[in-house]
Amino acid sequence: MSFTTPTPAPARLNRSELAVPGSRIELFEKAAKSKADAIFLDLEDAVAPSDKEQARKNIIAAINDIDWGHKVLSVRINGLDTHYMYRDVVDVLEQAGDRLDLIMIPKVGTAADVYALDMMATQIETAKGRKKRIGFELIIETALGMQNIHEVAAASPRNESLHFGVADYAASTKAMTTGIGGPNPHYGVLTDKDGDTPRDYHWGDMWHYAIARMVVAARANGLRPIDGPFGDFSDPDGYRAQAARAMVLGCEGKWAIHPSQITLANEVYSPSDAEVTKAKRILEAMAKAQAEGAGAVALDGRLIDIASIKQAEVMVRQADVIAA
Ligand code: 1VU
Ligand code: GLV
Ligand code: MG
Repeated sequence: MSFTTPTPAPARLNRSELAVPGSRIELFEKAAKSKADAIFLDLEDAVAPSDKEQARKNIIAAINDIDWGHKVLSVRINGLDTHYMYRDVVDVLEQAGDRLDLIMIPKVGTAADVYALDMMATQIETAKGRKKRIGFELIIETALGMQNIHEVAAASPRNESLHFGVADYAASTKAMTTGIGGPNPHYGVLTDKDGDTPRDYHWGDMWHYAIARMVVAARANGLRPIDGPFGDFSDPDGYRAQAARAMVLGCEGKWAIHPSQITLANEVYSPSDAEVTKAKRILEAMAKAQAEGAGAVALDGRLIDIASIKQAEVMVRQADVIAA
């Protein structure tokens, strides 16, 4: 191991994160009663400019009045390039109670963006005597944010998670697609023109690099990497496949832009009984091996070694957190 050890963000279950527009108050109670692990009440892109002020008031009242149970509760503020942002931060942090856990910052581009928000939050918390420190969720959804992702991830001790905002990222990078998440038929590989073998066309995952890069930046700084929206809420199979790809790369959860996506995310991001049993068998086998002075042994005809302990612990720990 390096002598540098990342400090882990506070542990929170973040398998599913439901997006709820701040202008649609009729959705708030439904969201609070849902099975989502986390909720963000949105002031940004799901709210029309004419509704921004009222949405802010709705959200503050909802944070204070609704029983959100054990859910992680967040507010997505407007971007630093808008004149809405300062009032979002001031009003929400001054008027919403300690039930609020996080602020979600969209379109983060540089470490200085996070620094500025940290400064504002610190001043308001001190002035108002807020007891609970607000954490930050950062959406990586621009080319600038992706370029600076490592500095952004390290920019504040308030940082808890990085989120991949695929819709704005596609727009910012000028990707030729109009879907929100998932594959695109033009991103494929045609097998070689090789003798008599019929040619096959395989769709690839155009988001692989972005998600993998985000996972590295998040994990290197002790943060949770979270996959963002999948717009086609009538396609549960597509959602499941996208969620599973991100999960395998190291993400800890995915947004739900519709209630039907909550169960899908919770399922994908909960290790199965068979996976947990296997992980526990690895831990038992390695405990026995180490007691006998061995570092690497065989289990079911496959190599396991000290790295396998760490892999298995990730799975068992996640299962324990879900069961708690
Ligand atoms: O069965 P009921 O009538 O009681 O309830 C409906 C509906 O009210 C409810 N519902 C929700 N509840 C809580 N949170 C939600 N976000 C939510 N959405 C819907 O579920 C029941 C079924 O709803 P539906 O199928 O009739 O859906 P609607 O036509 O009402 O709404 C669909 C959209 C997609 C518009 C809605 O789900 C929504 O606004 N989702 C969130 C959008 C959002 O926040 N976007 C920003 C994040 S994504 C991003 O930034 C980049 C793309
Ligand atoms: C989320 O905000 C996105 O742009 O995908
Ligand atoms: Mg966005």
